[in-house]
Amino acid sequence: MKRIVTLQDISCLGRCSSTVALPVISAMGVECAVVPTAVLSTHTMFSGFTCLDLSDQIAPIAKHWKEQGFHFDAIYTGYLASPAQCGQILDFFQEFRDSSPLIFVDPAMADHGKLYAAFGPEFPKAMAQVCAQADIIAPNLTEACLLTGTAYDPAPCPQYMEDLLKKLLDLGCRQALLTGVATQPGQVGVWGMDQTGRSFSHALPRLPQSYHGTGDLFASVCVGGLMNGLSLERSAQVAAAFVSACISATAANPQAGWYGVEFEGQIPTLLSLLHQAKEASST
Ligand code: PXL
Repeated sequence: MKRIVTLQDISCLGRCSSTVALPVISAMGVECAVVPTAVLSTHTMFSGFTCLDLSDQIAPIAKHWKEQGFHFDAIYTGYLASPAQCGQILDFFQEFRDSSPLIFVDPAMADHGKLYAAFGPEFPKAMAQVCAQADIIAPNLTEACLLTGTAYDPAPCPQYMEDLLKKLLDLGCRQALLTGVATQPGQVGVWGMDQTGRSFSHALPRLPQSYHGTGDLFASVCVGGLMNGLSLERSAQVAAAFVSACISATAANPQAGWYGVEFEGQIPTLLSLLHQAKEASST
């Protein structure tokens, strides 16, 4: 069985980061080890959240794992708590990069044109250094702009997105996947590009609702898809279809909380999407 490690926070309640990555990646048949980088009572969209930074645990965990001879098929990072913690993540990459064929970075730090409340203006620069070491990065439009120093355009034209993808690749990663974008009105999707300039895009109808944590869900499914032998393009298609199903299911439930999507009931859908994608790849 493939084994990955994800490094991101635990928001005890909130359906994001590790509490999304663990169930989703496990359901996709991949062992998911965790390095919790911080423990928060909720994600940072609640007021009054508590936060214990666990940066000082990253190096000792890595040291113990090295002594035990563990290796990972992928390293997947999400929300990181501070610029200093980004530095510790780079050290972790250094320790495990030889034995980890894939580094996937979701630079979870911003949305809708704004940095998350917990970050200062210096944070995107530190996250750009993490992205520089990645094989694949998956920022949304806001994050891509902050990483590359580009003015945010909420309704980007294709040329703007192509330029943005090139700037993301200039950071040093092998492939960049821009999420939450589309070239057609009424759609939303992804646009990916690699260092050779080869690109793909995939879009679905844009749903009127928007929920927290969908980026984490998207990234987790992409990592799970890649570990199941799918290409990045097919993994992104599965992830987009699954996120869309989760948003629809949440919107259909008047009792649903505002803070995250009800992905749990859609796990069977995820598995059938994965199965179909694997069948399609093998023909
Ligand atoms: O969904 C990204 C995320 C992860 N972790 C924490 C967050 C957020 C977004 O706000 O606050 C703690």
